[in-house]
Amino acid sequence: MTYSGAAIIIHLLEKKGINVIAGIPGSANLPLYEALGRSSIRHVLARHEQGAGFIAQGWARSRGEAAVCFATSGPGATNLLTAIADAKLDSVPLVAITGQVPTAQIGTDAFQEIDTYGLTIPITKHNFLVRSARELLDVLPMAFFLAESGRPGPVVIDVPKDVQLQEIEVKRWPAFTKPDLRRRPDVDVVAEVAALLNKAERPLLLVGAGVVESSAAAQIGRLVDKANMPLACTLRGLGILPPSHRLNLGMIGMHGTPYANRLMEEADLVLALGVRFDDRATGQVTSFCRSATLVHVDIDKAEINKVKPSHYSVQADIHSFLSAFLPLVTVAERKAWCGMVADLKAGIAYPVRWDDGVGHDGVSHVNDDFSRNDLGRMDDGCFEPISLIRRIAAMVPDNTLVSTDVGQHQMWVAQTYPFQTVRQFLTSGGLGTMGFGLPVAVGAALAHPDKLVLCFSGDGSLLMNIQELATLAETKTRVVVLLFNNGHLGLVRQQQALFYGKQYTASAFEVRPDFCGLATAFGIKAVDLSTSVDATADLKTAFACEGPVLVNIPIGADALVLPMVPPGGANQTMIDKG
Ligand SMILES: Cc1ncc(C[n+]2csc(CCOP(=O)(O)OP(=O)(O)O)c2C)c(N)n1
Repeated sequence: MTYSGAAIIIHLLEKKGINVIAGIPGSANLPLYEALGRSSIRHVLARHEQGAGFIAQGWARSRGEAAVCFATSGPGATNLLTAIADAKLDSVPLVAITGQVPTAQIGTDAFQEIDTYGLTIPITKHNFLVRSARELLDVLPMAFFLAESGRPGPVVIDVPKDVQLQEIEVKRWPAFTKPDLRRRPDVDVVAEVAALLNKAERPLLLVGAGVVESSAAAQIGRLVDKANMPLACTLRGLGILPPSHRLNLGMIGMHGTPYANRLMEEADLVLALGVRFDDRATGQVTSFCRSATLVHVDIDKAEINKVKPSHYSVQADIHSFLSAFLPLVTVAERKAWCGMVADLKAGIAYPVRWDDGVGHDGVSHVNDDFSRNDLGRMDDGCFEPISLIRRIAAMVPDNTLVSTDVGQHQMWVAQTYPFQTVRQFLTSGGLGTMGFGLPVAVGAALAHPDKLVLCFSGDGSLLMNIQELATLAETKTRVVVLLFNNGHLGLVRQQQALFYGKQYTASAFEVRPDFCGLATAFGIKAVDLSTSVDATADLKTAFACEGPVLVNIPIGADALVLPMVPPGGANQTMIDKG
């Protein structure tokens, strides 16, 4: 039987089990859309290709499997670039299929021609420019294999229009081989590292996205309990261990917990698993973890000794490493070390204190001096962010998914929200992309129709992909956008306040849109906490809604994310609350 290139792509996507694709059609990918229209795959029409890329990311990040987006050539492809780059930095398996001008026109500056292949070389794990319909039979399975195997990442398949239209005879369809995510470690080094841990007095675990990607969170919990070693995590590692665990120190780095940053310095052995020593996590890298023996385990060889030289290193996925490592670890009490952890955690009760039994999640906060039924509204009508986030978390089911944009609101959520599991917190870590939150929430909601999705956003970030409110309205998914509206690019203003002599250039919005009016215009319910009489009741109603809601929440322009390490400074130079 003969198939067009476009029909081959769609058939293979169906075979791979893809059932939702976000994208936007255009001249160069219309054959693909024609084939898509005949398939069982649901198409979600984004309103900007960046939105389509992030909708796919929401699916991929929350499910841990590759997701697909479509864009046409030229501006369609360039609009996708930010979402692809974001996926690269956070190791997200994204397969972006772009239309291209016909092969004969490539290199002629044809209408809507751009070198998608060339543009995406540095921001993909791999990319293809397909030259014939037959190639697609190899390229499609290979693209998914590459996106999902080893360290996941984005793959671009650029398909000229004539290739989409080319008819070929297909006698046998290729199989999609399930990628082997495992890479077994060198057992001798594992034994050496176990011996180091068994005699260490103050060992500490540092965990990141590699633990999530290799599905090793349960093993991490066992290691923490068996060895009595505290755990600190990176932004992407939140949720690996519940925050109420006595040995969970929370996040390290610029806006991490003071005790995580401090204990990194006290440790005599640091086991760094699936982390890449991002500068927001390490602070000044030469001062980071100075006195400990450092063991680095990562599936990606390129990460070993890239930023932080390690004393021992293992190239392996974290699950395989721990399978070999855990049986060699001896049970130890480490009373003195655990006592020091407990004392420090008890002594430094901000940004959040997790252990005093308040609320269903055991969360309390030192600034908790507001009326319990008004969510932290202060005299000026603004809400205290940390208290508010904590209250919100207590009002929604434990399995609620949470996306954020980028800014102060993102860091407050990272500091405060009691993430119980991996893949619950969807945030742009590496690229730090404003505009991420809303489309990612849509993708996550499509992937989890049974769950509530919260999108914490800022008034700067939300505007960057505000058009996706239309996509949200169309999908009718259970997304609640919680807009932390401070009239500013808050995190920029914070840096200006602390490090640029209060020279507030270009961080205040002279025009403040009526976000509730905007939501309504897009067909989405809106709740305004600035005029609400009973904020708790209004939020409860929002969370109980079947469809999407936007909640406008006034936040003071001078509220700060603290503690904070000055950019480029050592983590020990953290600016505290006082
Ligand atoms: C696309 C993009 N442009 C610029 C930045 C730089 N930046 C980081 S945080 C921030 C301010 C974010 O403001 P808002 O979304 O209102 O959140 P807030 O900090 O006020 O909570 C800016 C401009 C970025 N991260 N991403």
